[in-house]
Amino acid sequence: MNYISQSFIGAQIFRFDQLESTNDTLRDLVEKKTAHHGAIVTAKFQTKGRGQIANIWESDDDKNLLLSLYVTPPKILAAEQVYLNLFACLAVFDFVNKEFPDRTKIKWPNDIYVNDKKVAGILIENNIQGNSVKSSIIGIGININQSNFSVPNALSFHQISAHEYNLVELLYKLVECFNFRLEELYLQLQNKLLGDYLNVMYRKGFKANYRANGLLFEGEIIGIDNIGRLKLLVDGEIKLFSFKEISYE
Ligand code: BT5
Repeated sequence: MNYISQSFIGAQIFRFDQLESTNDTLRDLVEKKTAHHGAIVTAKFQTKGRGQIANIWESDDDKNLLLSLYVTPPKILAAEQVYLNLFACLAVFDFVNKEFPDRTKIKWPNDIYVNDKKVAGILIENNIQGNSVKSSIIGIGININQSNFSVPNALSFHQISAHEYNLVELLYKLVECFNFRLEELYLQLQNKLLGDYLNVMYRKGFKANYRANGLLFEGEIIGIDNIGRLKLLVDGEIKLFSFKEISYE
């Protein structure tokens, strides 16, 4: 028998009208020992919503899902932290794909695309101690009811379907998707997570244009390696790229 006791994501939900960034507020609550594994911080508006490095996350007030969740996964080595990325991407993918089946993809490393545009972004901040991941704060922005963006590549559920969505209902559906994938993470179904990710990877298996070191070239995505680098076939040779080393053209 394989019994795993775990507390579920969503056991604590802290709601805010406004804050700087849900990732930062969640970190404060964790430091104060108020938030525990599975806690969620969600907000209607962020004054300093962010993406990777210095990127800004755009979101009008009370239009979209903006949240962070705190997980303390067992037995994840620092060298295997890519699985947290796969876990988070697949949970958000499952959620978006239920609404828009067959046209939802994961754009490496952690964007969710529908119809070639970005519907959701994920910002993962791991706390690594020694050689293992002690905890992770996973920030998620999903465009839901917003009808105009200043970012040209952004797309919302509303822009796709013309529906107005109930954000509270959607939050609970997203939490269900996270709990489903959390079980796979806890059971260490790493090949399953990797296989599912590869199956839905944006632009995988066909030739397209990319840019690296200022050079434009044609390549074909064939997967990711065991630390999450993008694997591209370029002129018959496999090349590996880290985030920020390559852009999609
Ligand atoms: C991401 O970064 O895509 C991660 C975004 C995570 C946002 C959530 S919201 C809740 C939590 N709290 C935070 O403070 N952050 C997280 P990155 O891959 O760096 O992409 C950022 C880029 O996406 C920006 O530079 C813009 O080009 C574009 N962008 C900004 N807002 C967008 C939006 N609403 N939809 C689509 N693209 C957007």
